[in-house]
Amino acid sequence: MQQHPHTPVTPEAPAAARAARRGGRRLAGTVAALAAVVGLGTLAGPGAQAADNPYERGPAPTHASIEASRGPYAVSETSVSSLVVTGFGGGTIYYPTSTADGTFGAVAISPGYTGTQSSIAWLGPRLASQGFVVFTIDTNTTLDQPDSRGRQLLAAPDYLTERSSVRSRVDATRLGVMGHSMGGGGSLEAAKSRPSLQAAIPLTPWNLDKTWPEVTTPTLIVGADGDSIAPVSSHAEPFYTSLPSRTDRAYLELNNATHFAPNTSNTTIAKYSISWLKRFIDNDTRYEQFLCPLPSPSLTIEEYRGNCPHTS
Ligand code: 9J3
Ligand code: ZN
Repeated sequence: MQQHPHTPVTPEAPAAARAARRGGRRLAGTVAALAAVVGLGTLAGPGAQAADNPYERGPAPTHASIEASRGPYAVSETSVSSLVVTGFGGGTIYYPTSTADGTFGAVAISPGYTGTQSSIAWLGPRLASQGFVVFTIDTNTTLDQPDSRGRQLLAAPDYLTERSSVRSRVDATRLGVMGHSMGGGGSLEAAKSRPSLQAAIPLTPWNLDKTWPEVTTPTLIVGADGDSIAPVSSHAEPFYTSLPSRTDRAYLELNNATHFAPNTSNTTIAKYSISWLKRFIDNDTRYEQFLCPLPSPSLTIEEYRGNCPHTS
């Protein structure tokens, strides 16, 4: 359900009306003005929908707009040295150049085992151009395990919102995490330990912990049918199945794809990641059409499971 800033006015109207009946032209005038305001709120046309969600950014989406290599926002980037941060290994922040649309939600993204930020760099401008601040990180060491990557996926947005040069552009209440392989396993760890995260997207995730009943953050798990490093049967699928059914969750299995599909530009990953982040970080129901009804199998989708979004 979307927010409706007008509706809190309504309950006050009857009391004002009783006061008006007790006399006083000025009060009667106030009631008329109040009724006009309430009426405007109630009768406003489709244009009012946008104003009802303060987190909505950018034009109404289409399949073409979320499949495109870039979205509507021009993107700038700034490098963060490992020497100026603690708790993770630095990275690159990609952000919409314009400040005209206010703040944006943000997502931190971890690479996998032995990988660096370059292995997930394509997601930086791809997601930022749709209206997010995106922080692709390096880990403290490339051998860090999923639990460590999970902690680093929390340290990075803390730096982003508290100390970074773009902190004023970020809405610190609207944060998400993504990651590849052990970074995907780390995304589950991060969501488990910080339920205030608004979205998590593990990509061909790897973790020794197979069960995630603690996760309440809306989570889209992306597996690959040809993954022999983190086989979906022992990673992505049990991770998805173990998420509580009351948690908004989905499982997207890429067709004819390997463990390394998330390491190069991938339109299916981008399309559903954008939709998930928009729907749950920005509460933007304009993107629900891409998640519900559930996508059908296709040349690029081996399987899709999940629920139509439960909540605002
Ligand atoms: O981050 C990953 O690619 C995890 C897959 C892996 O290398 O597991 C072996 C321990
Ligand atoms: Zn567990």
